[in-house]
Amino acid sequence: MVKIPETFILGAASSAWQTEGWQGKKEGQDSYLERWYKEERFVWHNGYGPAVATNFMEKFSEDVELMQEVHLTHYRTSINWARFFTDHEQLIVDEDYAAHIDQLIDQLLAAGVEPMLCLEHYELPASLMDAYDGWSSRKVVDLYTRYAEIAFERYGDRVKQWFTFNEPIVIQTRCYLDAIRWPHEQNTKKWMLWNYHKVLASAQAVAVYHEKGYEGRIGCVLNPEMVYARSSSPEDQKAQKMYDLFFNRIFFDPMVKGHYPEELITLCQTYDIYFDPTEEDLETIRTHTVDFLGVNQYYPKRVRAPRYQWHSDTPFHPEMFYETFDLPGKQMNNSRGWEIYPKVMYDMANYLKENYGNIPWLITENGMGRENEEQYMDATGQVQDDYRIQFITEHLYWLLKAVEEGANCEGYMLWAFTDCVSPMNAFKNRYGLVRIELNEERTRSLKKSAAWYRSLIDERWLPFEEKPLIL
Ligand code: BGP
Repeated sequence: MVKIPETFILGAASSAWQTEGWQGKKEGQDSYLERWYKEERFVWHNGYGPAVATNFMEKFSEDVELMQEVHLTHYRTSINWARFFTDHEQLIVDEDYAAHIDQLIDQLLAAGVEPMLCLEHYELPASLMDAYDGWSSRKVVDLYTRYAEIAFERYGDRVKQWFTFNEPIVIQTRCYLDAIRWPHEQNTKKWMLWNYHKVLASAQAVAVYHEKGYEGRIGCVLNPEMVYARSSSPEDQKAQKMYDLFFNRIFFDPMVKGHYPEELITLCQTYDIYFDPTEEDLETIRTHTVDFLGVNQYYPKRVRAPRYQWHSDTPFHPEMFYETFDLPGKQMNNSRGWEIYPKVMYDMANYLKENYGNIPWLITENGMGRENEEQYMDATGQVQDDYRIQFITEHLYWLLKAVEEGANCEGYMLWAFTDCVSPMNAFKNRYGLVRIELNEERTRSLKKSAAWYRSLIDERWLPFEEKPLIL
């Protein structure tokens, strides 16, 4: 048994677009995700997607009741930027949607659940992609900042923990770096510009939050990958450092330290992907660093030195400096294709302690998506998700060990509270403590893990035995 400190948060998360559904959605309120769904529905598993999602718009009160039943104390979701306005440039608030957020916050608070809100979980308005090519434009940085200001004004009295973005690196990496998602435009320079503009937008939102003197704190949810080199050779070690630089430090450094790593700037200049910031904007980034961090952590990343020379016709990609290493014998979540390596929690905690001054942070996402969960239903129809219980247990074990050794990690938020829609995988892999049936009612039912999670919250002991090796 491992003791869970009294103040350690055990919560759960989700996002607006992955739960809400289009009930009440108005003309012109598509987000980037919805545009993609409409353009390429065939890539979404069985055609499911954001259209109905979990029908949270209509069923949120039921979910809040279930949270109460699970004794949940913290819940993170996002405000849907695309739905929050009827005009994203004139910033005309959609009062119907804004009232929904009000009700959600009030019901959560009444149920003893602290709401944590994220301003963008991929819900960039599609109208701003049409007008300005999204984050390619400095103008969108300012429109986002105004949006943040309005959101703080409306909800800052009750919401005390804010996040500027969820995983700000993801969309442009899939769309413009790897070009595996609509609109399939490979453009590494644009990738870097989007990265930079989101860093700047986050700093501007932090500035507004601080300047207005709200009682609370603001940070960003990042998805750093704990990178492991294949070997101790200097070549593999360099591959590890380069991956870390291009995918982790690229957000960590400016957001926590207030400046970009010199090496990154030089490489951007060398490979013609430099984003040419103004001195004034760099000063904003320098001055307005985050109060705390959210860290989404699911799997490790393993790399080795590249074995082949970069093709001269292929545009620059950080992969020039590394190759993904496939560790023989690794444990897998085959439904998702992600390696399971619970020690990432401990290693990430130490990474933050060593490199970022032990800034306060929490795990904002970790969890296990499993395909065909109905096969684990017992005679009463309850999902017996022992694999999820084991997954959480092992990850929490390593996290709590780091906390005991001085990591500044304040909690663990499970992804997700209910099953929800994944980009492309839709409802293929189920993540929730609460099952969602794909019937018209989107019926909810508690899985075995829900009662187990409640017992962790109540008793504050993690049942964990190191398994002896059976030879
Ligand atoms: C994170 C995202 C979540 C969620 C989760 C699970 O990266 O912040 O939105 O989707 O991953 O991954 P997936 O849904 O792709 O299985």
